[in-house]
Amino acid sequence: MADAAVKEKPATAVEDERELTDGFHLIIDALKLNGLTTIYGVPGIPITDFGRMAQASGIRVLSFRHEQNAGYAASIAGFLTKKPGVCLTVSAPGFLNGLTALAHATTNCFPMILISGSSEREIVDLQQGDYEEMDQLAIAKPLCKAAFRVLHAADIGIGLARAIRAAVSGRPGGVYLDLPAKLFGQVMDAAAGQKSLVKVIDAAPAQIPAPDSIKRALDVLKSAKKPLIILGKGAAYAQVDDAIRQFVEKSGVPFLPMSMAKGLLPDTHPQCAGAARSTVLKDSDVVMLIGARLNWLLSHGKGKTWGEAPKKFIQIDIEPKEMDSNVEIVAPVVGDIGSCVAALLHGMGGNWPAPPADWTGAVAKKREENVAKMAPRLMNNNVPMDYHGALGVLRTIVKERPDAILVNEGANTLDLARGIIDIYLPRKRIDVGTWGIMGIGMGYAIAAAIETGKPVLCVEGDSAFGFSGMEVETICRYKLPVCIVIFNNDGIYRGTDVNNVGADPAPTVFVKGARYDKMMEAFGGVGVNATSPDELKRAVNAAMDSGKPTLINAVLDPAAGSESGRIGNLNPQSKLKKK
Ligand SMILES: Cc1ncc(C[n+]2csc(CCOP(=O)(O)OP(=O)(O)O)c2C)c(N)n1
Ligand SMILES: [Mg+2]
Repeated sequence: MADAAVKEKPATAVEDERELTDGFHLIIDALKLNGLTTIYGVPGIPITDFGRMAQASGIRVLSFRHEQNAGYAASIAGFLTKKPGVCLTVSAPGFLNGLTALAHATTNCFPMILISGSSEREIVDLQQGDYEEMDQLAIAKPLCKAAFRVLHAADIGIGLARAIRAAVSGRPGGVYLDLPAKLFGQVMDAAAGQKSLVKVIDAAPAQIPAPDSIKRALDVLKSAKKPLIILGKGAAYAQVDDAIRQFVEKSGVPFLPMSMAKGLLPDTHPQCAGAARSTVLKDSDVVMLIGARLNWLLSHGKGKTWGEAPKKFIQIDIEPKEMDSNVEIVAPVVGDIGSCVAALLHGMGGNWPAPPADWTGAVAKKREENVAKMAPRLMNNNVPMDYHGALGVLRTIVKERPDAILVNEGANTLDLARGIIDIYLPRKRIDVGTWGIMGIGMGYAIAAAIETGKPVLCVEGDSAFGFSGMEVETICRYKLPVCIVIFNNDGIYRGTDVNNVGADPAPTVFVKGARYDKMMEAFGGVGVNATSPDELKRAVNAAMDSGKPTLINAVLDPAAGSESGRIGNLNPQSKLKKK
């Protein structure tokens, strides 16, 4: 058959075909050359065939139900692997759906590349109403770290190289790569095409801190009476886990992990001050931030949370502009976390003095008191369940399965799980991040399973789950070892609000007694309705043992939960009295 077809063509045309390549293949070759072998996306014009060809070439192409979830998957793939996660979308609406995740990646400093097909430039620029017309490059630019468009097949190699470098070098972030429909079909000489590809060398070069800055930081740390180290997700991203552990242990300083830095050192480590957070923030005199920013999550480094005692801040960050962003940084250390921590360790020498024992003793005492106070609540077997009873179960399961990755979103479901579930290994907790957004759940779960091959446990508020819930089909389709536990309290924060003036339900409540487990059964996954901590425990253990896609509807008391979880104080209040 194939021979006959070739014979019908003039010899010169066959010759030409053999020597030509096209945009489709060059993009695929460029991605593979740079080790980008997983794509998260949603097919459609003009990228459907590209997805098929990428899959045929050995790239893993994961097809989602909505681009935002594919984008979140790509963003967390970037965090977990230090390589840009790739999201592929169609033009205009598909692009916009992915853009939220790209902005999220940039805000969270995750390397990601959003590749979107786009419509005819000539028509878009004259606003003549093309299919899915939109000036995507212009729209993406303010929302990401860098944005590029490739118009010629010969520039694909350079275009992707620029995108990779922009995503992972310095402070990582999101990059937009605009690929107009016409580009895919463009042909060029195959040998020239191959030559035009770029294998990016040392995409995220080490940034060595100035020796003076290291000495200054160590001097300030040594002078402290009540030092504290705060580990941020930048420290987790760096993948220099041993060096960080060594540094923290050698310093003897209590450490506080931000939520995605939990597990860099186990939450049960004797220096961990997680359970004494308010004490250490208030009473410390020197605070060393490692890959953590003084944004809203740390009350901007000032105000009531930080108490009256004067503070000195040491900050380690790859981004020089981060320094003094909220308060004065007396010892800025600018460089990549690995180089900075190595230099600090070296500079400490062999006989670094332990911090004053009255400080470390006071922190340990506070921590033990708080842990002891919490313990009985975590063992309650109430029906309907409350957060503590349900989380007590999950806490034990994670302790027994420290290798599993925990995905967590919601309000109360997030805030309480963050405090209660101890994490033992680095990068095992991924959550709402810098923006505190809902919707990351299923995208994160899928990417975590794909990128790490480890089992995933998702602890989701019922509202939070709704933002990405349709991706349970994706989880079932790819047969991923994901166990979703929905903390179903019938609503946002609580399920008890009432509307006293009309027939519509209150804005924060959902259908009472909803059975999310049935959603999973619809796609061939395992669904369980769990009404007690014992049932929950059995169901989660079974799911983790089997590795089968599972959704457990954990029935919580609708009255459990408080407004906005732990951040109710951020709700604006009128000076007028409530009527
Ligand atoms: C994208 C986005 N939209 C809306 C919000 C506002 N919001 C914060 S928490 C939350 C849901 C909280 O309810 P649930 O997930 O059920 O957790 P619960 O407090 O009930 O445990 C919402 C909608 C948000 N953070 N992000
Ligand atoms: Mg809820």
